[in-house]
Amino acid sequence: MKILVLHGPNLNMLGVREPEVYGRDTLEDVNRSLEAAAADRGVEIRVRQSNHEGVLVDEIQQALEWADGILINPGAYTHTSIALHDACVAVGLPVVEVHMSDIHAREEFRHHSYIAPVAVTQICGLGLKSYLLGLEALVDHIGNGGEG
Ligand code: CA2
Repeated sequence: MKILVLHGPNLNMLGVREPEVYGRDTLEDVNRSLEAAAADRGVEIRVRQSNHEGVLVDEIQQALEWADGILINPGAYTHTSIALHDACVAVGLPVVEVHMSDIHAREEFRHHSYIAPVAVTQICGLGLKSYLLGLEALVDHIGNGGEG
């Protein structure tokens, strides 16, 4: 099983600023933990981060060539991007949306997600654990042939 892990804008800053919101784990910490969790399950992951919406769209489209699913933290594009929504629909791969912070307990403009309606599930507010639970949910979903 192969999974694309996609990090959106500013997530390269994790652990560097705003630790009270996003915790102290760096993006490298997140990626290392995901690599270990994926290896435990015999899953191959490819990790990408971009600050550019079009690059994220390209990554989602290219995933159709090789991936079985997408684990995505779309960052602020969660709340703005019809393009990312459309890309997810276009490829038809299972998508799990994750967030470090609890977007529903923050500013009103973070409450809406354009990705959630096209995602298997959304996991937020658990920091690094959001990613790990998201990976588990995605792997189980794919392993169950798209059920659950
Ligand atoms: O909680 C999340 O994972 C978010 O996707 C993070 C995005 C935010 O726009 C979403 O509403 C929720 C922002 C990522 C910015 O990350 C930073 C990390 C450290 C310092 C500054 C920004």
